[in-house]
Amino acid sequence: MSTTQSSQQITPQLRQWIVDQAQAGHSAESVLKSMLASGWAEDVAIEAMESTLRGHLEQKAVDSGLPPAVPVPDAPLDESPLYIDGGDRKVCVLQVMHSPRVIVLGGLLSDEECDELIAAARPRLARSLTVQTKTGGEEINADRTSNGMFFQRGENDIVRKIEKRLAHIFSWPEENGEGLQVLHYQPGTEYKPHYDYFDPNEPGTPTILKRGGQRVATIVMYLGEPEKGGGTSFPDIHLEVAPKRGNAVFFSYERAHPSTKTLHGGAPVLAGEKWIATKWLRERRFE
Ligand code: PD2
Ligand code: ZN
Repeated sequence: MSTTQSSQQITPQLRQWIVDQAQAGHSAESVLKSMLASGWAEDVAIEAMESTLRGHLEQKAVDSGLPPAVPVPDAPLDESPLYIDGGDRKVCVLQVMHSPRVIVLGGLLSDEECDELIAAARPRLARSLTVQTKTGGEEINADRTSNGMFFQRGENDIVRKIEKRLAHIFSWPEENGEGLQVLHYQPGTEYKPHYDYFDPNEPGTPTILKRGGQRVATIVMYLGEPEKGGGTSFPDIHLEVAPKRGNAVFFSYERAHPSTKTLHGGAPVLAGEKWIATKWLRERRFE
């Protein structure tokens, strides 16, 4: 490796060398070790490796026909905190997965907040619809047998309070969120595995995207727990999140493609009732 360590500039030559090393099968640790041995400062070397390999993988993905990756919301978990600040509430970090990005939070909502949301939603429930991909309209779908309703964004105090908390935790503007959706599942009902992003190949998608771009993340908040069943399952990664009242699962998807491994579903409720609130976050302001 020939470098000009004095300036510690990440040159195109250095980037190419890093890619060549990775392609030759050298581990990240061994590449880092030789950079340090050549006099690179550790922080510069790590940044050079991370940004180079990220950029290289992204270029390969786009070259192979995948949609480009876009920025996504995330929680501040770099230092592996046990708790994060929800602005008005301390929220527990229960589980973190990096790829796909899946975060399970404990105590995101209080019992009173769960009850308040259920009470406000109950009189407005109707059979859940899904987006009709051919046209961008909505339709009844046998894969989704819950009852549900949407709040307008900022519709009332409890909705505003929760939207503010989510925006704080995930550093994503409130106005990029769709209205909060509340779903009620009775025994036997489920939401079969699906992706939450809109399929770029469906003819109705361009119309849907006019209202704020793609969905980039989902937060499922558990308001009422069933006795059995009703977990949120991620078949590609063999994960099932238990629907514990007050807890939530967040996941993000930087491109509208199955390579994100964000296929997920609401498993059938076997006993008791399940209540959730779902928040979908868009790339831009959702009108
Ligand atoms: O009810 C769930 O656990 C669930 C599963 C998958 C909800 C959603 N998706 C959703 O609202 O998108
Ligand atoms: Zn979903």
